[in-house]
Amino acid sequence: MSYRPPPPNQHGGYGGGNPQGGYGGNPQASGYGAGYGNQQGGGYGGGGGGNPQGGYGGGYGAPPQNNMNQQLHYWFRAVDTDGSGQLDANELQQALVNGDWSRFNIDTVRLMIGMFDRDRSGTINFEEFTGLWRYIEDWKNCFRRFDADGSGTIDRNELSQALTTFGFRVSQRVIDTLLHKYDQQARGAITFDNFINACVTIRSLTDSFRRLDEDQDGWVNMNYDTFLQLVISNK
Ligand SMILES: [Ca+2]
Ligand SMILES: [Ca+2]
Ligand SMILES: [Ca+2]
Repeated sequence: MSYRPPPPNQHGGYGGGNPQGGYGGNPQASGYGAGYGNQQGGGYGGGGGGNPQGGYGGGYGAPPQNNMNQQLHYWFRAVDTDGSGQLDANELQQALVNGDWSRFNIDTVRLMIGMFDRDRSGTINFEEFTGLWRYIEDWKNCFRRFDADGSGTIDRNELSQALTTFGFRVSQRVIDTLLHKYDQQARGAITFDNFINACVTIRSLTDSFRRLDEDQDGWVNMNYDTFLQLVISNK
């Protein structure tokens, strides 16, 4: 079983039938999930730059997965500039660029390391890297899909559309807050790395909230201590 595409993660039905509107349970969500899955199967394996296995033997008949794996090994070694066999946040940040060639926000890099660092070493080994790489590829497809005007960034309307499609029914005030936080260059839109960060943040906060929202009505009565736990655990 491989992994799940990153953003949707909607547990269909959460908030469905919720009189307050709350978050989630968007009818579009399922359609999105389907289309998204298709996209993924097709577009894979092309990927950046030159093909490292040049001359590896035409007609060898290696399944595509092997080629992909080899290519990933090649990329991994290229990113692992100190040759330690592990990628740290700085090495990854050097390797990850946005559509406008700006480097990834280091917070997004750390966020992704946290998600894929299965052995809790604080760094990414090759196996962990394959998961992380697929995750980024999926986000790229997702980003392209929601960058409706092809500007290379996600503006207010595009962000609102994306979150709605993922099943998060957030207010314009929340969109404004996200833009304020993630639009680092104050251009009214966010870059690829910050789009990932914003969506992952909304998702993990929603998950945390949902765990407290026992009757799933979009309301939680929490005390100070619980609030602190929620915020700290999401930092
Ligand atoms: Ca290294
Ligand atoms: Ca690790
Ligand atoms: Ca755009």
